Amino acid sequence: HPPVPALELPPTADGFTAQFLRNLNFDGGVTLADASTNDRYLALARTVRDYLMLHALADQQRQAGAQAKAVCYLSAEYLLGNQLDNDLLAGDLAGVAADAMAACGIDLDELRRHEIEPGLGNGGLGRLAACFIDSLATLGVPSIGYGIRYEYGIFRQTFEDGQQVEQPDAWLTLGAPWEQPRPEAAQTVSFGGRTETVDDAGTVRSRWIPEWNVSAVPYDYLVPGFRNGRVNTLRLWRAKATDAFDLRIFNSGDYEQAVRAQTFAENISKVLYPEDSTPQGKELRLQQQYFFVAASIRDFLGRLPEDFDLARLPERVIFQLNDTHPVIAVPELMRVLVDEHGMAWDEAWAVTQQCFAYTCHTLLPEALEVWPVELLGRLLPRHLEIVYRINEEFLAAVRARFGDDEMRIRDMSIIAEFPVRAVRMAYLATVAGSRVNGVAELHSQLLRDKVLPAFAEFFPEKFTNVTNGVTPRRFLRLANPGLSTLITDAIGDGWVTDLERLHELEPLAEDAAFRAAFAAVKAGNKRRLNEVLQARDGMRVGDGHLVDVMVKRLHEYKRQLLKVLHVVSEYEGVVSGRIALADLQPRTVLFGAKAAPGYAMAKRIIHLINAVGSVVNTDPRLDGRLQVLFPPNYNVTLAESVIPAADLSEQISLAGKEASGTGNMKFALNGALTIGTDDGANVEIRELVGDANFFLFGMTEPEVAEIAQAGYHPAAFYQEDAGLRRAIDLIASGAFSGGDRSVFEPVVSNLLYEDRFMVLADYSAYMAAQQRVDAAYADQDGWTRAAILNVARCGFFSSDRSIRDYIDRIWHTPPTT
Ligand code: 26V
Repeated sequence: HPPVPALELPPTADGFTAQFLRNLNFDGGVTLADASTNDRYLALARTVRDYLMLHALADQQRQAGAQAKAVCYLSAEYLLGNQLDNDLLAGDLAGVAADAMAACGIDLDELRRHEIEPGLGNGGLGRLAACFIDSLATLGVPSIGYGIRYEYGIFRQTFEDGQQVEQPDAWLTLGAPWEQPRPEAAQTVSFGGRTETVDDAGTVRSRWIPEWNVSAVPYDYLVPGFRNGRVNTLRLWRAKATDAFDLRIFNSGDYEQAVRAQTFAENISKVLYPEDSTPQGKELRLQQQYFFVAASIRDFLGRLPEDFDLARLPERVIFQLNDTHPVIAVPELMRVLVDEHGMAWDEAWAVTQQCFAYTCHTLLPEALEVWPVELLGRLLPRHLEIVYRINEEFLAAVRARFGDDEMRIRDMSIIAEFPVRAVRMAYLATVAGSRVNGVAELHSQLLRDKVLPAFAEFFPEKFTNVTNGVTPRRFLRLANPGLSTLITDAIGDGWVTDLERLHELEPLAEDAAFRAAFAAVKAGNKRRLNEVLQARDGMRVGDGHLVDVMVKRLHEYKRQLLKVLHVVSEYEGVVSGRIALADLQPRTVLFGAKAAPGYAMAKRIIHLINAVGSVVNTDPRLDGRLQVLFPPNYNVTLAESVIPAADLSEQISLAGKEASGTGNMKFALNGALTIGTDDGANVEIRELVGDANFFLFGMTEPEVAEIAQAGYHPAAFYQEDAGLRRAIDLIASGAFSGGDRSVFEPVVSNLLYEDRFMVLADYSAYMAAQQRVDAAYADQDGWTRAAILNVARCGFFSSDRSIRDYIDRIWHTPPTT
């Protein structure tokens, strides 16, 4: 009989308090009187985790012995955001926690503010993974998230003289109360060495003689479903030196060498690569990728019964590849099946093909990962052999269907020959997986037509779409308590797990009292944002201002420069007298963006935004009616304050470049109107909310393709548009750089002579759309009506719906009870 748990369910304030004090005393080693904020935070977090653990244990009991098929989500990134509020909400613990803290004389909000978010991702892809594990748990899908426990997450951004400076994100230093190390479940992961062939009773087999290995230690995070008693696991791997490590590499038992070797091993999970979209082909990154997928596959196989017939593996698991980062899992599973379990190649290939599916998250050709054969052969020689064989058989099948069309063969080969011989990971994933999906309708179409057309022709049945989504728990229920209460008062609280019910709000757009209440919530959210910005950065949004927000990674294709040109044009208009100050709609333009540390142009654009801000914000001729705020270090936590306060959401990428976007969904769900191009999921947002409630502008993807084909000449737009010319000339004149014309010269000349993402071509359409915004905002009541309709019609963008689509179209893993 199991021991009676010390904690009782349902939780009570007394029980919670007692457990909190136990954690404070015995885990933290302090009395309540002596406890620091950090001590109290850690004890609170532990207590919350203890309650979730009760659910997790019960859940494990229920699921034990069940033979359900599981999803293993393989992702190099999870951009989790704060855990405390999320777990209080999911476990329905907020009330007792508040009472318990009050009983102890502790300010719960202070502990909330003390949390440091785990920033184990770069942007959209990592945040999507975090939303998906939330939805998987809420829907009750058997699943495990696998990833890397980076010791340093995405860098902390600071500005010095307006320029980005990166600081290390030492998120673990004050303790990590949400995680549980499981050293007994460590896996060994090998690297390097060579292969040799052996004669195995007449069949020639290859086997791998690795040269060195590291230990992968799992750290588990509880992933609670929303009040359903389900608790899934996010298992993140940390690299540790093995005892035997290095003795062979570094040829002596020399102590210093051995210690250095330890550092070498532990480097593998040291830091998240902060580049998104321009893979650098770094050896350490390939080590990270193989490290986590090899450990994860072994871990999952270890959960199957001892005598399990691996031919039936597809009945038990689907490995979802979050972009190409985990694609080395394909040859790894082949190696495990063939080399370690003696399965015949053809059978192993049939199993492998059913066990993987691949999600592509980009359209930029430079973002598609390729690994030089030289590097792969050095680090993972057996895997390279396996990839060659997969390619050989695949190309034989292509020849069988299309004949010896060498152009086509070169086009479709998993191995590129130029500029160096290299493995194209997206091709490998497409050949190996049972399904390939894009992340919005337009993206999936372009994937078929432009990125992988030869593969779509060869495997038409593999290609599908799953439009992204966001979790309504974090991004509506938690981030926007005012709106949540308003919605729940109107239609009940079922929307939290059934977001399409927001449709029931539609008639209320015509209800004046509801509109007034909705507008009051938005005003309250702006005040709340001001408290956060004031404390964090000494900034504030102007009273009565339209809050115009562009938050996302800094990338030329996303076109922060287009937004800057709008601001500069408005500024120039007032200063030159062409726009009367009284006619200027008061606006605060808020940017948030990190640039990859090696991306020089992105960093110059950050500098330009800050420079424009410091001139515009202080020029008395503008009288504060136009403000540019750029709080540093935009992250999930700041997003949760910014998004609910926004009036206008900037989604202005060049059509055909943004795969989906997910920020766009969060804004619309929180009642911001979108100004956007016909790109990514903007297309679907506009279809759902209606043209009258969306500010569409700019070229369509086919128009972009056409002018690219004909030869794009940005300078022609500069010549023909006087407003554009004045804005660019003002930047070029040094007006934002203390008269120094050289500072932003590279930005200006890039716009005039290259402008890869056609900022100048869309400038006039964007300016016209912003005029429509100003006119619409002048009618506050009409604006609020449109905002309500955005909320009411965006239930489709719940990540719960995305997960259901994955289940129906790709995984075939029904929820269990
Ligand atoms: C790529 C790389 C390349 C190597 C260095 C490290 C690294 C890290 C991340 C990435 C992924 C970039 C792709 C990405 O984040 N795509 C975004 O995915 C979102 C979720 O599907 C989608 O909403 C965005 O439109 C898309 O840009």
